[in-house]
Amino acid sequence: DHAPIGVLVMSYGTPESLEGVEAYYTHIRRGHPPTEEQLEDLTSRYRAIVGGVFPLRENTNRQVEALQRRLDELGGQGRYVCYQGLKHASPFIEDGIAAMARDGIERAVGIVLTPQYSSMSVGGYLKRAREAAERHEIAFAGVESYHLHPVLIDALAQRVNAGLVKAGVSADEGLVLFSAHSLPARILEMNDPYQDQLLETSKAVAEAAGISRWQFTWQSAGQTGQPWLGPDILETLNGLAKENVNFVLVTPVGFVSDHLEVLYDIDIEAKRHASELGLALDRIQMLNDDPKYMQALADSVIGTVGGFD
Ligand code: FEC
Repeated sequence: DHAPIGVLVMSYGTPESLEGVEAYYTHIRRGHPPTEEQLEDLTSRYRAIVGGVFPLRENTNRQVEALQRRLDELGGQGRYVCYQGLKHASPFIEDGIAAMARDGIERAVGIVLTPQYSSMSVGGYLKRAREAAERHEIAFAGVESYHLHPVLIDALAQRVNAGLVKAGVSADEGLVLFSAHSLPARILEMNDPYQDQLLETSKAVAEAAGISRWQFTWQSAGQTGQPWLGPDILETLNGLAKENVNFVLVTPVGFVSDHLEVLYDIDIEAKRHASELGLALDRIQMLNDDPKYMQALADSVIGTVGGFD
């Protein structure tokens, strides 16, 4: 069967403009508009980041184009056709599936631009994609995670080593601080694999990079009145300053792109906090459209063909 296979490439989504922040934030909050203060807080974070106001949109576009090229090389022209589906912005996940239906696609693979699975992250994307595919009678198979793909681990390890070289620190002098987006702590009672997979990625990268001093920490927790997974990066930095660590290389392993949670939460907020503690803090370059990352994605997509519902 040589009919084209649709590939739904899913990512978080970002607003179109500063005027679009309110609608975006309302969507994240499942239809509940933010207060004026919450909206101002988020808008000011977007204003503060370097690399353009909403770099995630362009980064996602570039990733999807690069993945399409890699899939063309591996599967032949026309075998795989990529579509975008965003969680909180247009084109939404459902729009991507509808576009496939218009193009006559009968089978689709879904993949999310984050390597580890959680029922609250990737699980949510895949559920929406699967439901939309069912409505359009498209057979669907989802990639749940690729957090230990050897080429992904290799790409991250290279970036850790490059970050240490740039700082002039040897592999056993500096401390590598792996990080990921926190989630509500109740996921632990749900036997969710998120935390284990993040630690597995971190450990594999540490081994591949040949580093012995590393820790894992959470970042970007929400304020919902319920407990989120900790410790948060700011708290972790307090502890490291007391242990006389003087250089930290932050290595986000749950994010793949330059976007708000990296450019603000790490580059501005965590860096400012570290400097107040007398600690030097740097971060690895994000993967964005790194050919190795594209290879890991393409390989995961191709490996999932055959597992259609
Ligand atoms: O650059 C950008 O415009 C978008 C950056 C962005 C990424 C991202 C990734 C993840 N999130 C995850 C979970 C949650 C949960 C809540 C939540 C809230 C926000 C808000 C903004 C935001 N997230 Fe996000 N996230 C990004 C941006 N996120 C803005 C709202 C204001 C704030 O809290 O800062 C809480 C929702 C609620 O209130 O119920 C939970 C997870 C990821 C990583 C996986 C992925 O990429 O999907 C998990 C990028």
